[in-house]
Amino acid sequence: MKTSEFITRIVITVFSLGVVALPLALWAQTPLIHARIAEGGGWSPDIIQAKVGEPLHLKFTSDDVMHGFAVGQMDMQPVDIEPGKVSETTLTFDKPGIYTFFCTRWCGLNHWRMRGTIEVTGAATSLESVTKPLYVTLGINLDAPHNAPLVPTDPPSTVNGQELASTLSISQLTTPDYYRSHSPYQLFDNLRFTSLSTSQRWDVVSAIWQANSTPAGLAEGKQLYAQNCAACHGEFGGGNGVFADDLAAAGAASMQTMNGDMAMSMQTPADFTNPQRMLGASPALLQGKILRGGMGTGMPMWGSIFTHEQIWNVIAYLYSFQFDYPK
Ligand code: HEC
Ligand SMILES: [Cu+2]
Repeated sequence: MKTSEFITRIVITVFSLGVVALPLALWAQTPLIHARIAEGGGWSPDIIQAKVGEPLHLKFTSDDVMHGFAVGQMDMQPVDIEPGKVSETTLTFDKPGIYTFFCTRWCGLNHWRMRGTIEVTGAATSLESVTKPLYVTLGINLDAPHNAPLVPTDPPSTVNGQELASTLSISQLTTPDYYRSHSPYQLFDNLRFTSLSTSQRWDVVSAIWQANSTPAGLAEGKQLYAQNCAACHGEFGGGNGVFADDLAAAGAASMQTMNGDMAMSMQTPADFTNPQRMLGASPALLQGKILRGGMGTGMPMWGSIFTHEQIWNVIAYLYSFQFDYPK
């Protein structure tokens, strides 16, 4: 073998190695994120760094059961994460901030605790003003009891209410601002100056509540509810989802071990078919509870997961357990 040929061979070998090795090296640099049920440790790592405008490559695998990955407030397809397999996705963020990622599969009682954060640094390409949640602006105490002192004796009729409402001049009671800051009971009470009977007033309440929702919004609310809430609150809102009993019993124990020093007061999930509870709650109050979570009761916080619009749609859907909105 001539020296020149030998050198050429080395060059070619090194070159071809480089072609294969370089992407391999980059690929290996993308850390593999392990998913485990919350009791097994949840995500590791659970804090990921990223830069605005730079693609973030992520690789996942599961060490136990099927999980899913999605980032809150981001329009993305959840990524399935299967045991023994590697799945991947690439994300690009156009705003700095702390994003929450979460599991999208009901992998166990503490499924919703499978959350982590992506810290995105860099210059903002679009500026967004941070608005305070409505319950803060209104000064609502989320932990105060909010039961309606009076509830309908028969289920209100939305159709009947629509007809009655058209005969009244109550435009100040039908605005979106009014709806968000008042409970159905407060509206019922504000209608006492009309000539309507008690049951007719409830009918009008139902009609006005329905007028503040849209079919598309209710459909989205229903879907979000089925995916994220029904396992605890029950498909039909009765507070009796598949995890309800476990939450009260096993949940207390497992959550205590996970949060050692935190005193946990486990409760059964709220019953949205209960008229005292729902007719006494304004959308702003429900929004606060959903944003903040139950602080130790087992009710997760959803503020970093859903957009404000999605939360208003879920709230509109929660009221549909009280009213017979026409389809
Ligand atoms: C892991 C179980 C669990 C899941 C999942 C869950 N909740 Fe809850 N939720 C609870 C528990 C327990 C309570 C009662 C204790 C409390 O209010 O903190 C509650 C209370 C609430 C309340 C307060 C009601 C009131 O009148 O005080 C609202 C509103 C609510 N949940 C909405 C939701 C929505 C919307 C979702 C889905 C996006 C959801 N919850 C998912 C367990 C859950
Ligand atoms: Cu999971």
